[in-house]
Amino acid sequence: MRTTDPGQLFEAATGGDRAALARIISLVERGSEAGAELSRMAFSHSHQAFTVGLTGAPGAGKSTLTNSLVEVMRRRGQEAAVLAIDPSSPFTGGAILGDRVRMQDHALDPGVYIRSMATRGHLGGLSVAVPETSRMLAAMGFPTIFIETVGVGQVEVEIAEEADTTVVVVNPGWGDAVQANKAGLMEIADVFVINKADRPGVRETRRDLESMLDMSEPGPWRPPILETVAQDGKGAEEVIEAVFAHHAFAESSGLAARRRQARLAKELSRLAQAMLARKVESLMAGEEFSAAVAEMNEGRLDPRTIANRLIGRL
Ligand SMILES: Nc1nc2c(ncn2[C@@H]2O[C@H](COP(=O)(O)OP(=O)(O)OP(=O)(O)O)[C@@H](O)[C@H]2O)c(=O)[nH]1
Ligand SMILES: [Mg+2]
Repeated sequence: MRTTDPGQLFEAATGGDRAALARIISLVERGSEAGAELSRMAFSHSHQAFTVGLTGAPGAGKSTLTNSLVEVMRRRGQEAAVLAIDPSSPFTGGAILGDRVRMQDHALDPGVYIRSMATRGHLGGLSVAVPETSRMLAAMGFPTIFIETVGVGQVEVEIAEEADTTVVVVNPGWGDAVQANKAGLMEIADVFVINKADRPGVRETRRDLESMLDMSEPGPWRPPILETVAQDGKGAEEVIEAVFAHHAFAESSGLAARRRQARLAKELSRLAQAMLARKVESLMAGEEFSAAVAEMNEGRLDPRTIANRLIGRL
């Protein structure tokens, strides 16, 4: 399918054409006009997907774990999509051979869609591109979407936080849980996973996590702490169980609905701010702007008066 017509692309992708879906996501990712139109189409679809954020320090095993979670989903006859936000992720094909071989298994599986994401000039950046892409995958019928982000940096942490259920991945060893806490991952976790449980220090890490949970405000949901050896798929079943248990809790307690609403509000605010910033930039490139600067320079008008006048015109 070589068309660039958004309507035709959308139709092809909903019919199962993966090349069309890949094109669509590239358009959305780039924030192009066609991408915006496609996002509107996806929004008007009523399909909703369950989004699972996975975050943690670089190299914690997020991709390997996601890989084994997808395997569990497939064994259960469920379809799943993966969005890997980290550019260094094995999903991009740039890394470890073992992961690539494993992902090739999934690559032949029509029930799995894996995509790495980077945003090049998208209006509002990742924080708008990710929800738009998630909705696209939901519109294509994927009931569950795993979103992997490195738990470093505010935007990445926010993206993980805005999933329906957030899994924080830590490793055994002294201080790892404390590091996660410092990175702001403690508050956003719905489920903790101690991955690389084949290594020493699991008990200490669990104790650290437990004591940090004890110190935090007790809520109706206490995040469970699970152990995995992601490479061997060990513990992956239990992680899926915990993730869906949290999902059920969130749906029945009203938490899911509250999160969805907060997420939409944030997305709208970011998008509006980005649009406004873009307009201001184009104003600043205009003649009127340079004339205004000249007026300020001569002391005839102050910046506030001029800014008000310019903004008023937007
Ligand atoms: N020993 C051991 N190694 C593991 C386990 N899970 C993953 N690894 C290894 O840890 C390394 C990093 O795994 P990734 O899955 O790429 O980690 P990641 O968190 O996705 O990394 P980034 O996306 O780069 O932040 C790889 O060499 C994996 O093979 C595990 O349970 N035990
Ligand atoms: Mg990764």
